Amino acid sequence: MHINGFYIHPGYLDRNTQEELVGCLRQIVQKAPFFRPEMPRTGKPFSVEMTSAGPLGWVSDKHNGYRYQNSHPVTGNPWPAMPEVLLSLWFDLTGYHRPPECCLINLYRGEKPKMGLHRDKDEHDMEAPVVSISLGDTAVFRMGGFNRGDPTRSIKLTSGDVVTFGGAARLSYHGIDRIIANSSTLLSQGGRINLTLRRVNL
Ligand code: MD3
Ligand code: FE
Repeated sequence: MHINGFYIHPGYLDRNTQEELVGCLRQIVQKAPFFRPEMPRTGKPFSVEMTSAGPLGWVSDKHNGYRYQNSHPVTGNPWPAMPEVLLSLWFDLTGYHRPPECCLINLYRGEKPKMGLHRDKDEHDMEAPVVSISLGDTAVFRMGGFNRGDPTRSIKLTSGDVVTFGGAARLSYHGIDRIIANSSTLLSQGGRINLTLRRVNL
């Protein structure tokens, strides 16, 4: 089975599973704390904080730019293991024959966190799907087309929603315009966490 296009699975994760995931994340973040990536060249800090689980993590800083690496940029330790529950979810939803190598964990909290319109193109395996899991406050997600100027549409992603991207949609422009504060009770400190599961290497 190969997915082509993007599919929203509203409320795919029930409250119990969301809480179970938050428990996993708490353990991950103890070993691999959130850090704030920087834009390549300018060094401008992201408004989103990040960390990862699995064999590879996505990082970015002023001097070395966007990349995947096998260790945390601050602690130097290997990334914590990918939770089993995420491996099952990946196989159930995508049927892709290889496991994800990176669970990127994005934290939207504090002053106006957002993610500008971009494409994910730091991966070598572009055939593999991407799975996105939303936890906590609702996000206003922007889905565009294959070119930056193409028309976009705004979609709300709420806690427990899972989105899969495959085939041509894998290279679409997308971003997060804003987070709707206090729209969920899942995270005790508020805000939103997005998990993206990705295959990096062929
Ligand atoms: C569409 N994250 O980490 S997830 C990212 O909610 C990222 O944190 C956003 O974009 C977030 O790169 C959006 C939805 C998403 C993820 C990957 C995609 C949409 C995508 C890959 C291709 C097309
Ligand atoms: Fe992205």
